[in-house]
Amino acid sequence: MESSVDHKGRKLLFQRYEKNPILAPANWPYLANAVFNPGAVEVDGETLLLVRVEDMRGFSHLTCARSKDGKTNWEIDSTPTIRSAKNAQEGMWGIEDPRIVWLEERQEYAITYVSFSRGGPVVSLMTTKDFRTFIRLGALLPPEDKDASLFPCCFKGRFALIHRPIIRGEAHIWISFSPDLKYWGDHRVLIPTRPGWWDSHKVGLGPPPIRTSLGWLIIYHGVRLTASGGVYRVGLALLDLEEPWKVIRRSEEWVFGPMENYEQVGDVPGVTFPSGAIIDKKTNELRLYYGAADKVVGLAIADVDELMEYVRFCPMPQ
Ligand code: BMA
Repeated sequence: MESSVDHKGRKLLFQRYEKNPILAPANWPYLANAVFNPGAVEVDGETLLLVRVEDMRGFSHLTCARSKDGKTNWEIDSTPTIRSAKNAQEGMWGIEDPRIVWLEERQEYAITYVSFSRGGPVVSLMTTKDFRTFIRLGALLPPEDKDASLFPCCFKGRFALIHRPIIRGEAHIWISFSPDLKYWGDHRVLIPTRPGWWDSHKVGLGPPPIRTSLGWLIIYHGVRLTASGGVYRVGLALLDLEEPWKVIRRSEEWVFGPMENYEQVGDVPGVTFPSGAIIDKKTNELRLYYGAADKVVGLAIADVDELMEYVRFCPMPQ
């Protein structure tokens, strides 16, 4: 089936870019097994992707790829941009899946990413002003934790973090707050898994929350376990603008999922894993960057008005 329409021939909310995948190991300036799950941000009028690159030992690092139109002619740093810290607590087996926001309060970019080491995956934070030098602020919360992003602003003086700890084997999306990016509290479950549904096994934040007039737009992945592993699909939610721990809408259906060959065949089949989004104000389009089958980077594009119209009519979760 064509991946631009559903089984009834209706146009899908997210249209795949016709030249997908936009980045693959063969494009990389040095040997890589996989390039996927990128953070995305606009810097000096260019799209910057901070791509997770898995080397031939199976360890990941992060490398910048820049493009003027966010689709073509990627200029990729010739060596790893950010390697993992060489210590046992954080990142001894690599760093993965960055999310990037411009932090209004601090006038710098915050990159949250997963550090992999003996204690399990943890969410770590680094900051940068230029994507050339980086300050590492260390792990934020205990393992096991993944899929984290800060909000770009503070709420009544507190930073807010969306993340996905695994507690008693349950993998829900949580929100936590901090006055200083160091001490975290006021933890609450934000978006739980839904037993029996397409997002029954795990949920995790995709790109950082996006401010809209209707609320914070959340694009998240949901996993269902099948006989041949997990299927990673994508859903939407809206959070209250002032009180972001309140979920005001949540899509019942997934809005994006594996269909194309490069999403079905790779190191992990059946995975679409969005991790970066950029809104193009000129075209009113949202460009969603996602890892496909843990192997390559895909791009899917949605019209922002159509997206908001869809999420506006999603039910209020019970
Ligand atoms: C998640 C993360 C992602 C990965 C996905 C599918 O748990 O580790 O990095 O893309 O699984 O394998």
